[in-house]
Amino acid sequence: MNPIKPISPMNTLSMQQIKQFKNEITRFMMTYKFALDEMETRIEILQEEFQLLHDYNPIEHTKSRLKSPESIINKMYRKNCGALSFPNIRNHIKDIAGLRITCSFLSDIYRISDMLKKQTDLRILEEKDYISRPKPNGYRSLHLIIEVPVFMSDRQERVCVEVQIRTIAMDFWASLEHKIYYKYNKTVPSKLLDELKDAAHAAAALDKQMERLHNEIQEIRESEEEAEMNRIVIRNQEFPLPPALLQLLDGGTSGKAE
Ligand code: 0O2
Repeated sequence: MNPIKPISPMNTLSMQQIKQFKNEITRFMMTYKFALDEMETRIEILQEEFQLLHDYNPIEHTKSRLKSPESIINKMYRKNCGALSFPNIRNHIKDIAGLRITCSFLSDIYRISDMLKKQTDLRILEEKDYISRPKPNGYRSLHLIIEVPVFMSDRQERVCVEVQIRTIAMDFWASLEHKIYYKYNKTVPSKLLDELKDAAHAAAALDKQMERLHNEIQEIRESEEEAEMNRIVIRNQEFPLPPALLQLLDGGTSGKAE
C-alpha cells in the first residue's frame, strides 16, 4: 500500500484524491473489523460450549471497539513511530482492534486465556499480566496481543487484536480511573491517586474473596452431584442404587469414587 501523503489543506486536494484516501482508510480499517468479528465469534462459541458442558458461563460480557483514525495518528506521533504509512501503522499500533472480556472470577481470566492460546491458528504476539504485576497506579487486567487470520475474497491477512481480560471488579475500577484521568486532563490530584490505589487494593481483595466463595460453592455442588448419582428418588422416597446394579452398567467402574 502507498504511504499516506502528508495532509495538505482540503481545498488543494481534488475530490478524486479525497475519495481515494477515504477508500484506502476504509479498506485498512475493514480488516480490523473483520478480525474483531472473528474473535467475537470464537468467544461466543467458547461461551456456549462451556454453558452446555459445564452449566456455567465464565464470561459476564464482552465489548469491542475500533480505534478512530484520529487516535491512531495521535498514537503514531506520541510514540515517534516514523512515517505515517499503512504498513508502518500496522507494525506499530497493535490495539487498533480491541476486545474486552469481563469475567466473574479471577480463575476464569486464565481459563479463557488458555483456551485462546490452544487455538492453533491464533498467534499470541505478546502477553502482559497486570494481575500478577499490577501497574503502579493499581491497574489490573490480562492483555494479549493476538494475530488473527482473516480470509477475504482475494486474500488472507493476519491482523492484530488486543484482548483485555479482567474481572467485574477490575473493570469497575478501570472505567472509574479512566473517567477521573480524563476529567482532570491527565493531572489527577495526588489525594485522588492515593484513593484510587486503595480502591484497587479493595477490588483485588474482593476478587480473592469471591474466588474463594466460588470454589467452595463448586465443591458443595460437586459433592451433591456425586451423592445424586448413587440414588433415585420416587415420590419423595429415596432409594440407594444397589452396588450390584451399578457394576452391571459399565463393567463395574460406575459408582466408584474417582
Ligand atoms: P483505549 O481507549 O482504552 O484503547 P500503548 O497501548 O502502547 O499506549 P502499552 O503500555 O503498550 O501502551 O499498552 P498497555 O499497557 O497494554 O495498555 C493498553 C490499554 O490498556 C490502554 O489503551 C487501556 O485500555 C488499558 N490500560 C492500560 N493501563 C491503564 C490504566 O492505568 N488505566 C486504565 N483505565 N486503563 C489502562 P489506551 O490506548 O490507553 O486506551
